[in-house]
Amino acid sequence: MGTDEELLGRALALARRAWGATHPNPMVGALIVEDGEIVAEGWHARDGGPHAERVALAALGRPPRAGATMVVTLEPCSTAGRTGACCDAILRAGGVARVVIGATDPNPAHAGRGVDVLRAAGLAVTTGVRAEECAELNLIFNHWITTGRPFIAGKIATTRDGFSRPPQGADRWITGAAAREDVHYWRRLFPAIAVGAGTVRSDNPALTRRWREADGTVREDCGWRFVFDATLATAAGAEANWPRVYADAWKQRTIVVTSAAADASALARLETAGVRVWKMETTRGVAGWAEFSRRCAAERITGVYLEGGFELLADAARAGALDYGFWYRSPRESAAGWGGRVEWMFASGFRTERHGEDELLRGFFDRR
Ligand code: AOF
Ligand code: ZN
Repeated sequence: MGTDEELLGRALALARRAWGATHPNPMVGALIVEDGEIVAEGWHARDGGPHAERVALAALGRPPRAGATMVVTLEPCSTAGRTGACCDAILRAGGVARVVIGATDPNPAHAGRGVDVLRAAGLAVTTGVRAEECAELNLIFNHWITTGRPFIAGKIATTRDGFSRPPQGADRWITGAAAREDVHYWRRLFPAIAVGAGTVRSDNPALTRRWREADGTVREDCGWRFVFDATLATAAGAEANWPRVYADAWKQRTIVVTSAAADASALARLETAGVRVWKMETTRGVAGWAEFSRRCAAERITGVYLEGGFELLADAARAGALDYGFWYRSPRESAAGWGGRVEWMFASGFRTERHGEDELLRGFFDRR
């Protein structure tokens, strides 16, 4: 039962079950409809695993009935990657007479070809259903597969008039609980989170992802954690006083991005402790960000969420290193003593969302 739009809505919900878990692959959801009824569902759960269409076909456990419809958020792949072409799987299963597709696969190896293959085989293909939502689902994949570079996003929370740094001694939270929960939702999407040395020293953040499942259980896990620290000041002291990202159960997930000015003894001690260090020609300015981007690409880290502080974000913005921005604006006004003024200009087509009292502006930056 349901229109193509409604069915795609269900497929999107299935795809999102693997939120943040499929990198470098996209999230994809699929379902099979017979006589107006959903008879099987599937989603792509992790990189290297079976694609959504195959999961749905396997869940059905028998050939689809003649005249069946396959609904999928992303154009089925047309040539075999590691897992075999989904177009072949659909055609070989038989029965499917119609395919409803959300977004075109931006992967140059597929883009548009899947549609051609299915049509050439005589199937009716409807494209572009909820295409914008289906494409938006894979912001990171879309960027990575077309540029070969990580998708670098910055996040900042400010007062209504754009100030991000409260005066000394003031409450450090600018935005409310709903906005903070949204930050965790986006943290979960990205393979990596990055912060500057100042944030590590002042906040001693965990930089893990914490979320509540539909059944109420609270979960926590950890992706890559980058600390940008040109001198390794964050590791200069005794290990007993190190910030938790160098000492907790996930310390192997921390990578410190440093420069030629790194303190040699701190570097050696970090590596001994199992914390990775990327010593770069510079951590700052255009050259540094390009090198950072290359190293991420070499390790297939396809997206980085820059959480702060203001200095790190300002530096990335100046270098033109930010692809995308998340700007949370609280309704409160700044007063004397506030600093870190942000004036982000998004490319057209940015979004505005409400999270409790706060507003989120998010979108792409114009690339020079
Ligand atoms: C689909 N359905 O569920 C996914 C697709 O190495 P492989 O075999 O996993 O192929 C990866 C490529 O397949 C990926 O770059 C993207 O173009 C497409 N992903 N396609 O039809 C899916 N995950
Ligand atoms: Zn596929």
